[in-house]
Amino acid sequence: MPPMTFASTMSYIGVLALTAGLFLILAGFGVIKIEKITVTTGPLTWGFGIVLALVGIFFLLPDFQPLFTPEAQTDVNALVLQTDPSDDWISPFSRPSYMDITEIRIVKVDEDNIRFEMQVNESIPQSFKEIHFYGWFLDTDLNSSTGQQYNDIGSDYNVQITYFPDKGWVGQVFDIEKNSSMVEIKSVEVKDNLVSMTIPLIAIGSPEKFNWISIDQDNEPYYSDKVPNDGHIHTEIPPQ
Ligand SMILES: [Ca+2]
Ligand SMILES: [Ca+2]
Repeated sequence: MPPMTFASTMSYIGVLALTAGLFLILAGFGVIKIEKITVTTGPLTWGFGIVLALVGIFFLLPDFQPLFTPEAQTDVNALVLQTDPSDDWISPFSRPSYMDITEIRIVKVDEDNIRFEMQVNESIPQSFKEIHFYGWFLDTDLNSSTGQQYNDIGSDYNVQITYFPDKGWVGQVFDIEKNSSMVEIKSVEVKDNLVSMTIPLIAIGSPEKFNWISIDQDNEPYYSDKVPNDGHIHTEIPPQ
């Protein structure tokens, strides 16, 4: 919690007004009596006291504001928080906003697991007639000549959340070097404008660092959006 400060002039006036106000309220009701100061009891006195106290509270409000404003949450486990512009399509044809990537987070969940999250620009429909996917393409050996080529990386593991009309959303990790053999991941979540899943680090060869890009695609034979449009992002997984 942030410390309260009473240093500003406003706070000083506020404390004085509040103290004087409370004094007048109590004196006005005849609760306290101070011999050296003559205070008449009655509505005029306690009424003025209330006004003065309210003025004091008004001046003190900025000091109490931090108590009611939650502190920004910082996710210490987030390895990457990558934003992407809206309406930056790479497809010349298909441009539904639910394929427009706006933010990507990669989070180290614990020693053994990593979570991939993607935010898009509009709520994702519950169902489609065709295959759609949101994907992260990881160059885990940092060697662009191994794996599938995307931008300037060679992806060794393709992490995808794919919609199949007959199955719904399915999490998949493809090991490109092993003839694209596939591991299915159960922890897929697609809700509103967010897609995410947690995968065991071992499913992507337990790398300490990797280069990556993100791509998504709907029913068109073109990728819809890509992050970043050129080059790649480098991510390091800190030891536990
Ligand atoms: Ca975008
Ligand atoms: Ca590679």
